[in-house]
Amino acid sequence: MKFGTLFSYWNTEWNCDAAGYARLIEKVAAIGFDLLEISADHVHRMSEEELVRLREHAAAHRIGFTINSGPAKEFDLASVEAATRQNGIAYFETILQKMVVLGADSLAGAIYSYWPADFVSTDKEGAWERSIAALKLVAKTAERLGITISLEVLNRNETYILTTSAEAVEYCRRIDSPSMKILLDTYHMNIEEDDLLEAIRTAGPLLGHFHVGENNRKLPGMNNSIDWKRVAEGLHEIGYDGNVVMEPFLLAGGAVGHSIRVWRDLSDGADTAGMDQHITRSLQFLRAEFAAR
Ligand SMILES: [Mn+2]
Repeated sequence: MKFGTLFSYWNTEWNCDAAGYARLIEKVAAIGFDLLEISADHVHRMSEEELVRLREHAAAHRIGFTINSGPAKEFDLASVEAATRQNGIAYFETILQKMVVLGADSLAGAIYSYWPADFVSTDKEGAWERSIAALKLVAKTAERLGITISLEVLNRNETYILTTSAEAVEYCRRIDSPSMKILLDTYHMNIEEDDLLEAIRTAGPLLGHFHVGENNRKLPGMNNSIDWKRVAEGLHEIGYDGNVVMEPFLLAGGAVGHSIRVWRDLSDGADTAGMDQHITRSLQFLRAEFAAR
């Protein structure tokens, strides 16, 4: 398994430019990570030169990239508007092509619609039909470029489309592409699934990416609200050797705090050095918990 973190851990704004990512590559390498998960929207906006420079900088620090997407509503592949779906398909095709330049082969997130859902429409059957047809097209490009797309199973407050592992398996079966997999996230699973091990077992070989966080999105090991031993057992049982990426959100405020609904400090008042200590300890915890036995 390879271990990573989402880029936004140290900040309360989503914005991050190429220079910001270059500094984060150095930081996560020094902490001992294998991966940095970065924003698909930022990849979409970066120039070819910036992507090549980041690729070289990451390689020099032995850091790989995974790409995280919570698409804006204008790119909604489940939209009733054909023009919006078309816009979304073009958006993801550009991201996939830019990922090749960046040297990244894993795109993950709520690619099937937009995030977070505003629940203005909750026509689940229609959303499945429209987004599956759109994703069949995106999957062809992903197959050609050797990229895996992992569809994120979220909780009921963030989507109505995919909220359990079993639903995601059926959804993937209907897309029927070797490039299309599932992203499970312990934070969402903890809300929706009856049993974490059973949910991982259900995804089985379709598990393409794995997000980890405690019940309130604290770092793994910070409160052990998640049964990490049972999660590790599930991952070992299905022979998972893919990416394990933390999505920790400890800081209130800013656009990140608002999107994630962090209304109080969860960092114990940590400064930057304290935040580094928290995540270093969590990485050690995860490597130990998920080690082969
Ligand atoms: Mn997640």
